[in-house]
Amino acid sequence: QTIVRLADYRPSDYLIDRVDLDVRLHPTETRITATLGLRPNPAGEPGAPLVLDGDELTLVAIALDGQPTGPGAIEVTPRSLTLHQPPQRPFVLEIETQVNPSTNTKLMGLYRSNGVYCTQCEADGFRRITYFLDRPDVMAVFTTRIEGSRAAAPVLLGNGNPVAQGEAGPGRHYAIWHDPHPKPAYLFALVGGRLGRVGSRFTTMEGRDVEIAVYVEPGKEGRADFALDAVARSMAWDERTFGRAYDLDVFNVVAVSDFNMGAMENKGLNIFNDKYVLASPETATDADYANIEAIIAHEYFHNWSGNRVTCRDWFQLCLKEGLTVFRDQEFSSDERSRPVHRIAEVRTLRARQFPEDAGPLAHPVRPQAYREINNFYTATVYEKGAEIVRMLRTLLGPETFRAGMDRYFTTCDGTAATVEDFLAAFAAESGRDLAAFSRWYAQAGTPTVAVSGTYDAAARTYTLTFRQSLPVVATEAAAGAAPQPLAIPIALGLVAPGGGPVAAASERVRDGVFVLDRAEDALVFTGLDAAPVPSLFRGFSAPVKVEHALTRDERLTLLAHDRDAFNRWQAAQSLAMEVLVVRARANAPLAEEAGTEGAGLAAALATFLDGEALADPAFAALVLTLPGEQEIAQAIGAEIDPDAIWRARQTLRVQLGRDLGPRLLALREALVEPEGAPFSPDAASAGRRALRNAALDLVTAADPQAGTALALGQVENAATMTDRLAALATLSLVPGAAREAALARFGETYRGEALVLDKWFALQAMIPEAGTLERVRGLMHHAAFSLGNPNRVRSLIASFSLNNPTQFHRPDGAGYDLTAEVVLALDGKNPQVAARLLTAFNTWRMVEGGRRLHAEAALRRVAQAPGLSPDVSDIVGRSLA
Ligand code: B3K
Ligand code: ZN
Repeated sequence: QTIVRLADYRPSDYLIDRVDLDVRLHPTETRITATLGLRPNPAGEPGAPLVLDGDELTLVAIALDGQPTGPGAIEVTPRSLTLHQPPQRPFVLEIETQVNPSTNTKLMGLYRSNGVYCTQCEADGFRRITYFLDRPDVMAVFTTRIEGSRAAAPVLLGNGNPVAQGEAGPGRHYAIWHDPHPKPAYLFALVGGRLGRVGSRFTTMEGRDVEIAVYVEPGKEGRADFALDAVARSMAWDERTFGRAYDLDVFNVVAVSDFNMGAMENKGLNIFNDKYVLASPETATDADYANIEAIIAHEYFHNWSGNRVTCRDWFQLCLKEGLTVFRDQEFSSDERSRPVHRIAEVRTLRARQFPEDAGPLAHPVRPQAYREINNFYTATVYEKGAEIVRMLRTLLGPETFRAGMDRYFTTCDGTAATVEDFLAAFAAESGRDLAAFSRWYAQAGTPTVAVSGTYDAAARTYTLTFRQSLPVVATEAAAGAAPQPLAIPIALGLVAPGGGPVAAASERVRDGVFVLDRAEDALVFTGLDAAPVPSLFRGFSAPVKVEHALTRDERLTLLAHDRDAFNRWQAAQSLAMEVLVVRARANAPLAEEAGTEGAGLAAALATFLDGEALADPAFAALVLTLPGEQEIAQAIGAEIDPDAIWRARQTLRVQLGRDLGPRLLALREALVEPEGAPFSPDAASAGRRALRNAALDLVTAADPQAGTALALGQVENAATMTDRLAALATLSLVPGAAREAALARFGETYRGEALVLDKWFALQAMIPEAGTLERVRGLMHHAAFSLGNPNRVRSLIASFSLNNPTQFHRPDGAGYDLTAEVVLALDGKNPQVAARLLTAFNTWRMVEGGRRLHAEAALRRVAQAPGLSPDVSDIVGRSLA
């Protein structure tokens, strides 16, 4: 397997300006004729052979400028087609290939999902349709003629605008689509199938009348309205917030049930995992609604950040992904609640990206080398990439940031750009030197910022000292060079000990932001009559770990009084984390209370709930939610015992449930939706449901019997899937006949609803009990389960391996074995999903010795299996390195 390096980038020797595709759909023998308008690239090497990429293609015919190619002129291997002496002037290659969409289990290229023909081309799937220069810096204008059976594929969709359609012989028809915007092949898409449609119109700020449509499985049209509305809201938001308008006459979204990831931003034809389109109150939770809205927005926003401006090469992936995640986060924050959304973002970052950055798969946001690019669609590229863009806005301020974005879009429109191009736009707009900042893209690992504060009563000054330290991370490209200081924006403020802001100044704090851009620095505030409580990294202004020895009272002050909601939540999290880490480290037994610290936390939360739980239930639910097991493991750092972590967390849950019980029950009553109230998925309604269910969960932890009765009632009578599933999740943690009966009933009720059964699979796979392994093995034989469907694998297997730490890390190694077994069984079918599952082993070096040996043995078994895909072999190789 060869390594691709950023340092080796060279422009393509040839360019393709025009692509005419003629695709004749057939279940097993689809024929594709590609007519490519090529020319030598002035920036390439004159006279070089033309090497087109290919993958699992059958070559039927080839012609050069209308003539058959002579003997020896071309050479075909399984992965390439080479034309040895291409003309050194514009020329036309006509290539006919044949593919089998029905046996395409990798779900890359052209495949069938429930009988629907669809495509996935990013990162390198177009080469599975025809031979091509399959790299993002080769951009062409595509015209696609799609022909298929009228009965099996009444709907035929392509990129761009529809230009013609008609009969194509007995029982067949065709449609022609033309996309005027030059694009790389990874943005190509087509769809053919029997699909239901919902549609609406949107008039852009430029006056363009756009037809929007969402296509779903026939009969599910009623579940597509929310997604349809989210498209229109996304269009309006991007105009309002970034001045970006849509640029075609149609925008289509198609939902399919077999999809390797969430969705794909193909130009004018987004293809979605149906999990992120279909929603009804009876089948989707509030979290589903929020995800649908966010992913619809994300893919739509790619139209500018990704499609109009694309990536020069795959090392620049964060250029589109980090930026687009930032944009969808901002959209959700504007449409919902900004602080609540920020907390959710940080929770995912800490649970997913921080561990990735601390483990064997760590890589810079812009990697310098890869073996398999599909393994780099990571939390680091996406989520840390988004944090970098957010920091840039914090550094420059919103106006300059917006001006920089405008400059970037204008100067790079229609090009395949780099991170340097992006930063140059902001440097030009702000006049700032972004060199130290740009290291965020190059250096892997989560930085730590250690802070200490001292008050000098005589001088009436308060001094904050900051020291940044960066982990040395050895990556594929570099053997762990000494990291250089980063520019870290620290949003901060001072709070008076009794609450209220402190009017103290430091000229180095501008608009509430101090920039730490050397290894160590100090900040002096003058004119203070008492020691303040510092509120640092407000809104989580940088993706770092903060070491800051605040006292318990200082944290309580912040929880009660800080004007930054994120830091109020953070104060509660830190208080809890201290208790949890101490207990887990001490391997403390399961208990009914977590000492005086536990009681102190409960008392503080009681005050908090009394004061304002009803004013912002969504926020209150987050304050009540303890740090997750993965996050606690990161805080401990080494020799992890997942059982000790679970016991620590459970003990604190029991104590909170007991100490807050009456309050939580009262809140549940106060938040009941009035009988017959219409359902709304909006953030306020969802917040009320979240707090009710968080209360149920804690009450049940403390009093399983009373909780079970409540939860059973809720499972039976719930008006929404959110409430039904939350109650079932609570029940799933209480072993016994009531749980088993409720699970069985739920499975029976929803046996025809694959997406609902996925929730049921996931919930059972996450039960933190020794019996779960056998339960999961049993469910793998359930009629609705299939290794061939990525959603099923993610629900049942990935939930177990990635979201059930005590059982994945069973001391006997059986959790590792199950995961390794499924990875190997899956690898032959769908390497991308197999490789993703294998990343569950990411933290294996951090667990205690006995488990570590089992984990390593399982990884070695995977490594030694014959015929591994490049995807899995890359992950296993790096995990063991
Ligand atoms: N760009 C796609 C991801 C493609 C993954 C390829 N293995 C979805 C997105 O980020 O919007
Ligand atoms: Zn994306």
